[in-house]
Amino acid sequence: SENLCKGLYLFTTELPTRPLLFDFHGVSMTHHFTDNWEKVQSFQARPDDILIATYPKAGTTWISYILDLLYFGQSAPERQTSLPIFMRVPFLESDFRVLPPGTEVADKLPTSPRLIKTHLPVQLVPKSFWEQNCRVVYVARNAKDNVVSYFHFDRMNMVEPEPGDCNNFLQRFMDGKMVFGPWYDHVTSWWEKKQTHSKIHYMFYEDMIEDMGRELDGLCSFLGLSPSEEEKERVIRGSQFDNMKNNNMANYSSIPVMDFKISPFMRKGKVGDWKNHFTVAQNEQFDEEYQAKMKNTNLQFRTAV
Ligand code: PPS
Repeated sequence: SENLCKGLYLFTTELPTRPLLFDFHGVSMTHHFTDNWEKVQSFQARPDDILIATYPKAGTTWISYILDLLYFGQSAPERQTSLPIFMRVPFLESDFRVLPPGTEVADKLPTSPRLIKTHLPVQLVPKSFWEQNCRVVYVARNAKDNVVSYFHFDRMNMVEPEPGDCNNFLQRFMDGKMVFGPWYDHVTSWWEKKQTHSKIHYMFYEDMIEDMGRELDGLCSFLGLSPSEEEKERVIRGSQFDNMKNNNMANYSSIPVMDFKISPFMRKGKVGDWKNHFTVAQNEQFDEEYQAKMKNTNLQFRTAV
């Protein structure tokens, strides 16, 4: 974490420029996620690694925090007060220069299991995760809330491409021209992968909002964990939106490339905020395109709970 502090200091003195999108193996990307590609592709997973896979803004930090609390909340309580979540759960493909690349942080993780975050679409995940038959926890969020959250994130995060206005952003989302590619392909390809890879636990943000106790039970049974009622209570309480928002180790407040005056990382944490953003016309167009793009899948989302 000393390195981390040095890195953050550099960030405060050098203003980052917003990166451009380009096509990378058929997926829109920025250089922050391709600069270290050789090391990402050849990353050596271990059999007990847990891969946390999500489309950006689907609830990555929430599930990361839950898993970290489940595994290390009791055995290593100092982690909770000394290490920001992005150092506990490295972001595999990230290479923000001033922070060590995700692969390096992962290689140096002393924990077992290692919790590793990725936003990669399923076809770009390093093959060793499949060879080692690692567990994967995938979280998906309905497209409308996902795009709204992504829009506010790109407004405030200077290492994301310039978002433009809301309408433009929505069009780009529908066209799949987002960092990490189309939402539609991401959620459906991971869903299909689950049919052949039994070690994928596919979760929904909306279900977590509706009943965290139930979702935690499902997660624990997938992981083969049997925490006491008291431990489960502690995990649920610690990972509640307001508690994470006020927790400097979970809320990204130590990252200066994010301007919380524009929008905080822990913004609303709700299902249905899209209703405050979509116009009637936008909603109709979105629904129409959604139906066409999702016609070949049985994957269903809820846009309200
Ligand atoms: S990232 O940058 O991709 O890692 O972002 P990610 O963590 O996937 O998504 C951020 C959104 O998740 C919300 N969030 C939560 N919601 C409910 N409960 C908890 N504990 C929680 N933690 C994070 C966060 O507020 C972002 O959603 P929006 O809709 O923008 O508020």
